[in-house]
Amino acid sequence: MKKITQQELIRFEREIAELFDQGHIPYLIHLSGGNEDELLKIFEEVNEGDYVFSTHRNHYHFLLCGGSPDKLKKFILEGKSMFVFDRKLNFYSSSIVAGTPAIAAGVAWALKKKKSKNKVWCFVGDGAEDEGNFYEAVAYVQGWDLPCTFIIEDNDRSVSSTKKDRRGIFTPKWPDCVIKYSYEPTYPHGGSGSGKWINFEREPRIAKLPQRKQVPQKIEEIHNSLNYKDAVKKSMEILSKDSNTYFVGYNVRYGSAYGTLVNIPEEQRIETPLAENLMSGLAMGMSLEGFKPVLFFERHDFVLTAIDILVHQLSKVHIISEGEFKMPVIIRAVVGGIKPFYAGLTHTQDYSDIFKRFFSFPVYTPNTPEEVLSAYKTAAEIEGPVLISEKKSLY
Ligand SMILES: Cc1ncc(C[n+]2csc(CCOP(=O)(O)OP(=O)(O)O)c2C)c(N)n1
Repeated sequence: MKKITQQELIRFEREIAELFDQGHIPYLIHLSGGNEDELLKIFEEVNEGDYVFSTHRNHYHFLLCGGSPDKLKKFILEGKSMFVFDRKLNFYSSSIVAGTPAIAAGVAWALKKKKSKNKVWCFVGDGAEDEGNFYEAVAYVQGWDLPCTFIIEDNDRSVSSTKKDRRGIFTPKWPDCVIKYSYEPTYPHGGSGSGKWINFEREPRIAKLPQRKQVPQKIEEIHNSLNYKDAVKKSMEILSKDSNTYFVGYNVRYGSAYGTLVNIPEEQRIETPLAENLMSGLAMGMSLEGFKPVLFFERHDFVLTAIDILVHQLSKVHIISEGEFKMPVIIRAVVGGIKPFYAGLTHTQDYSDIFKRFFSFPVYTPNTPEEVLSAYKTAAEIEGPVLISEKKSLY
């Protein structure tokens, strides 16, 4: 990997700041600066093939990964300062604070499974330390000794508030998989800091979410004598024939997902912590390494806890990375029923209509055993995420 020098890093950001001041960049930018020494040292450990997960402040990380300065400049001028992706470099960024640690954990799980010599580096700001999503991923990586290091880049600033402003005197103590360094930032949170009033020379290009992809379920002539639950069970057995398929979630091993996974080999069932953001990120990260995760939510209601990562990452990554990163995750979300007992308002909602509006990927709502079989058949064939709403009342 071509090495970039401290001076080249500083010069790059200075040029971007000048372009911003001259009105060439009508977009939000977050400049790196002040942490050159620390980053040069950390990147000595980063090897070709390793994954680097970055943030809204990603310019230095990208350049230090061997990313082309010309490509990065083009990205920034097009309004993608916060959306820098490169599949060849395994470089993934997120403009959502603490949006990546769970995905990083998933990739690390996959690399360990494959006995790869590569590892994952996940950079976050001190703002992410406040987020539960960060904690979930750190605990998992540490607990399973996954090849992933989290790096907290502490500039004692989240936009403009200090750590003390935000969390009083509490200082989290992180385990070995986390390193943390402090630095004095060169630039303000956003923009160049010149204080100049900028007249942008052009209108920004406004990105729009595309219409939800309509991939109709193939309703084929399926000769079926199964009931609804057995159709789910059968679908899982068909999916599991591909040994790259993993069933991910909680209660997939011992509760066997309401008995629908009883015939699935135990090694294909990955019991996760009770942490919906993490388990979604695990599935997403696994899919980046070629695994085929089936992510299980035992109630629709609990998908809401993971909605951040599902909306901001799973549903958008193929769009904002311009097709470089795809995450073919099949989500099973079961709408709670009233039998064998009624668990109340928080456990029995059907959010399918809302999910259809939230997600850019298909949401199937099978009502018959035949529709179940065809929904999972279609899901296995298409190259992208799908959510399938099962109904417990029909089991
Ligand atoms: C989940 C989420 N909440 C809020 C924001 C708005 N926001 C963007 S950057 C930022 C501050 C992040 O601070 P830190 O993580 O310390 O990184 P730094 O900007 O200092 O590098 C905030 C609050 C966001 N992008 N995502």
